[in-house]
Amino acid sequence: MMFKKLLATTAIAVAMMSTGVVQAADIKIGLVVKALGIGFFEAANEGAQEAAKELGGVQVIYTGPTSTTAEGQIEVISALIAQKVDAIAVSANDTDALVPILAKAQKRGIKVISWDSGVAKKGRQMHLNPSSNALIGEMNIKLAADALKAGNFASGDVAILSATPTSTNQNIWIEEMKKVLPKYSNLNLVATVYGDDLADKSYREAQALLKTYPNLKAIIAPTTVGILAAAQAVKDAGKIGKVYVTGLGLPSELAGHVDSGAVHSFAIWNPIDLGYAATMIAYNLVKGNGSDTKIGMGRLGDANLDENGEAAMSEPFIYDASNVHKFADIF
Ligand code: RAM
Repeated sequence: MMFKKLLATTAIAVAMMSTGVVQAADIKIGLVVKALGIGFFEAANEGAQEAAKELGGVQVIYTGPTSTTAEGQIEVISALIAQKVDAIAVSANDTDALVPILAKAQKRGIKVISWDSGVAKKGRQMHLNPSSNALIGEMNIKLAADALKAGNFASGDVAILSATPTSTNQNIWIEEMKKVLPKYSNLNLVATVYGDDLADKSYREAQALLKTYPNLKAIIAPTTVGILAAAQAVKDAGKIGKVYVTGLGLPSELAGHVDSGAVHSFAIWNPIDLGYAATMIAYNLVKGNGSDTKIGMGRLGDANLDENGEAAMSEPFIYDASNVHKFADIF
């Protein structure tokens, strides 16, 4: 009798614990970003924390190196393995360099996905692209063409300011841009340079482009760090209206540059949703939910996986003077 009573009390105590305010995390997910201090990834973390809260019993550990290197990511991934996380979701600084450490994680039973910037197939179970890569590539070129139109330039030189030279996502997008460029005969691509998703290096690379190419009409930066630095460089050089900056950026970071005219328009998907979706997928893998072709992304529906184990979240959105301030408060 006494024993039964004890059991009942324990059951109540356990039940209370699981509904209590201080909840022990049953599942730990490491969210590894290219580098700390980048607004885009901070927004993604916001979404990841939202997913953790919605699921309950989930802890998201937001982490990354201080600069955008594969070596730095290998270190933080090693630490996550030592902490015995259940899943790792990484936006990679290098397609191949992370494969050995991620293979080690998988051998220990940790579920691994890449999101935003992918790792090679051997290093992960699936990859979540923010959107179709072809669509992102074409959109960047179209935005450059729109910028030339806004400046009343019939034609002109354009340059790409990217993140790191090993960044999977930017490299694929640049490839896609080059595929559609022949359709835009008024755009003459003169250079592709790399700011490594560091504000100061991106700024200097943009300055160098302005100096080297006097007929430059647009800088396409498919990186939130690069586009912001390039807009600042154009402004500081007194080239507003002469050179337009476009690419992928955050409304919160670019609203002022749209106002000044350094940026006519730019694009991005919802980075909060991207972090949310990556976390939901990581959780579902840990729980054994989903299949080789479909896995849930919570309020965003299902991710449909292709034969490469890749899925696309949604479509990018274009921002300009008509809507940038409305979204600047969100991300
Ligand atoms: C930067 C990063 C990220 C990319 C965005 C658009 O924040 O390079 O990987 O997706 O830009």
